[in-house]
Amino acid sequence: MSVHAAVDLGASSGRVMLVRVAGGRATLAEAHRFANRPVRVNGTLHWDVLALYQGVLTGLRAAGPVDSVGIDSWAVDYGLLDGDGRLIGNPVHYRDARTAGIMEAVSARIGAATLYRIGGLQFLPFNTVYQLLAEPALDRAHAMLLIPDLLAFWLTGAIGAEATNASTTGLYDVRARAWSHELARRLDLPPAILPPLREPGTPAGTLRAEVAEEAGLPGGVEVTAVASHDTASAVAAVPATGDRFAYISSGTWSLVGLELPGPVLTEESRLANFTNEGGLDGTIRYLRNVMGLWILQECLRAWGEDEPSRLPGLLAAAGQAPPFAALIDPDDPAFLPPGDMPARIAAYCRRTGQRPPDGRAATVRCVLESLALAYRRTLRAAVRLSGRDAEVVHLVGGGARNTLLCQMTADATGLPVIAGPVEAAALGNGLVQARARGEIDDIREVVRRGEPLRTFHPRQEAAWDRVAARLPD
Ligand code: LFR
Repeated sequence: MSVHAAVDLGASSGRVMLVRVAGGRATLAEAHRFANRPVRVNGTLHWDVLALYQGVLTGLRAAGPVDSVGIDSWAVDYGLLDGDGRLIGNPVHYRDARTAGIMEAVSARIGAATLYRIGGLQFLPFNTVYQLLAEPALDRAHAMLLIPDLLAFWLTGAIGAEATNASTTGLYDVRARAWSHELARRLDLPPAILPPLREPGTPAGTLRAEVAEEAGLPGGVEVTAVASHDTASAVAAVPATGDRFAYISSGTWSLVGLELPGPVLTEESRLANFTNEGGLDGTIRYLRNVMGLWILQECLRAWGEDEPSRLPGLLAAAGQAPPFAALIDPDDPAFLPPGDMPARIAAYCRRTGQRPPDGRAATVRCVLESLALAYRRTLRAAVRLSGRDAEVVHLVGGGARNTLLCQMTADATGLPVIAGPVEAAALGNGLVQARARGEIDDIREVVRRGEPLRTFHPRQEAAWDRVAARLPD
């Protein structure tokens, strides 16, 4: 039997989960959950990284004795350390506007095809490389640490860059599975700030004595490098058998794609803007970022309905609203920054000659149907571009709770949808730790054995086919 603390940081909350493993089964319990509230200061949107660190310490204290600790979070964002290991400035939120225009400038300078050949990364304006180019303090920086690596540094004093998250930076060579120092040099970024890479499942250090004391733990507890990109941890915990499956990691973002043995770096793949991010055990997460439940979350915030208890009522009403009354492209850049999402949805509809959704239930329906249609487009493109077929869709993460979205996904994709686990990232995090200690062999088998899953079968496929045929590919 072993017990692991899985620190899982999401865009709106962080949690420390206890993952207990015994007899090839895992159970999950929440030790501590805390808000993650971005702060706008002087016009720049920041993460409150010290509050996150405090949340981690409080969570470890609440967790009690553990065999190891692992940390995962969203990707791309980082802190810079000076020569004395001090944080330079406060990490900036990827939804901040500071990178406006940089991606286009870099593509013009280096060539989008060259960038894709090296990194295989989806072109998103917030990729780390573009943020670094907007960074005022780079000349003082000795190390660039992605958020989980920064927290691990504060816990252990050891510096490193976990590989799955490094693969989201745009400075990582996806075939060589190493930093691309050459690309950094060509962009006048100092290669020395890129720390040594570490693979998931290897040690990231041990808790410093004073940290252990603060967290109420014995000194010397290991921090294990897990698949520290939350999406990589979530995909590791997809309860699939075989390789003919697709996944949707559905939370603030929806990450829609396939697990492959190697990257797809073709011109078609670049033009379709698919990413080749690193997964556990050298796999490739071939996927696209779809804007996800963020749009719904921002609607709820605008309406003052962001209490979790309000959602079931709204979803029930959305289930009764007329189908396909209005549709948006969730990936429209207008939906990326925080703001008045209902107004942006209405503006999008007017711009595209549609009548804006009439009221909250209709708006929710519009968002969910549009997401399900985006899932369909993305999955079909992933299959076409990779040559790998999918017979089933695993929908994991918070979206797996949303019955309406799960059913719409089955209807839109024409494939059975297996929903769960909801806490896939935390589970993948904890189970990588358990595997590193020799407690288990096959992570997915452990998830299949332990987690309640729901299956949704496609219905009304013809109606969805008709709507999809009207939309661009
Ligand atoms: C999901 C996620 C996505 C990444 C986005 C921004 O939480 O990690 O994979 O593209 O957040 O970092």
